[in-house]
Amino acid sequence: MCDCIFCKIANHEIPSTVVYEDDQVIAFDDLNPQAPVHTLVIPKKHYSDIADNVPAETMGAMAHAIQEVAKAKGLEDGFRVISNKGVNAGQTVMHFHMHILGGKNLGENLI
Ligand code: DGP
Repeated sequence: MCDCIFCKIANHEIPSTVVYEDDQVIAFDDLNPQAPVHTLVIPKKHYSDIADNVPAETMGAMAHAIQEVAKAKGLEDGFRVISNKGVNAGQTVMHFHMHILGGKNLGENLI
């Protein structure tokens, strides 16, 4: 049995605010939002991070989900996509995810 929190969200074993879902990916609002809109997109299958041999098809599904989240959240003025990989990037949940941040002017600085 998988002990990964994001696997449990993907399987609807623990609740989340789902923004978009299809057979490959699910997008849900971050528990600790860093912007007015802060949604995470994850593959339903477990990969530890973006460098964990994620198939191109899965990356395409992630890109499609990002576009659907942007539409659902009304982010026509822009948004930022970030994926943290490993300790130097501050990754805390070891299931590949992309952050979608928006809903305000985020400025130029990434950190
Ligand atoms: P990262 O630092 O890139 O690994 O970001 C992990 C994000 O996951 C962080 O912004 C908080 C979020 N998060 C952690 N646990 C949960 C959870 O149980 N539910 C939701 N919705 N988000 C979570």
